[in-house]
Amino acid sequence: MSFSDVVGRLESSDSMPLYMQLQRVLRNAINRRVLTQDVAIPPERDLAEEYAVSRITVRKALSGLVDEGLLSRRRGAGTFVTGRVEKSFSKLSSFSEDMLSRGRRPHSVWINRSIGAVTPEESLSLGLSPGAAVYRFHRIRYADDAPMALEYSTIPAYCLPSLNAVEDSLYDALDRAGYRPVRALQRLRAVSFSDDQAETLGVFPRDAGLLIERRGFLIDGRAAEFTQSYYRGDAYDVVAELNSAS
Ligand code: 16G
Repeated sequence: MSFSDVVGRLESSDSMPLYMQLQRVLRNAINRRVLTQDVAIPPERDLAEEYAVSRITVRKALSGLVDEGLLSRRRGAGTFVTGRVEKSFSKLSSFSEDMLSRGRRPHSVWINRSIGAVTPEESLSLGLSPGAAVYRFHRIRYADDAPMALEYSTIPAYCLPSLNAVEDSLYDALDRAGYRPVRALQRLRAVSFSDDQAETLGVFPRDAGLLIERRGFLIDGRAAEFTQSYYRGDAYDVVAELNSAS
């Protein structure tokens, strides 16, 4: 089967410029997950032949999709689907819920889990007394087989029955224990990945990332979570719905 059999063809009756038609075909295929993350787009020459358009048209179409963040060019390797995820900045959802709602399979690799006493910084972030017990969960978060984020969570010990209560989802464990946060404060910062972080996430050292810090609270105002999530900058769009201030 050829690429256009799978992805779709151009409509001969369409009056839209050819490069935009080609973009529409590719965008639809990405949105329908016919083309998924890390799939290689055929070389310009092959696409031009297959869609009976010029190489300039193909180049223009692909460049536009690279600018939109749907495709990325890797030096010496070609053009690939980035599989970006839209991350809402206004929903108190979990990583697992975010991925499942997009038809992706969430899973994690544990870096470390431990119990200890709050650090001075955590004590201030979480409003806990010095010496209070906390659980720490450090994980690499995956969507299907693609690493998406590094996550470091600190949870007051009163929120979970044990260190091993967390399986695939931290929020499921907090929910089961009756301590899932109902309100959160978030801070977003641009970061550039260290060599180690980049290697874990399969990106280049110093590539751009997003650090989202979330402080989650219970209905009675007590803290339930302090998490630092390092998301891949090439994989996420942060979106928020805003309403007029009046
Ligand atoms: C998200 C949350 C994080 C939370 C995690 C739980 C953001 C910015 N962060 O990554 O605070 O701890 O989900 O996910 O959304 P889980 O229930 O799948 O373990």
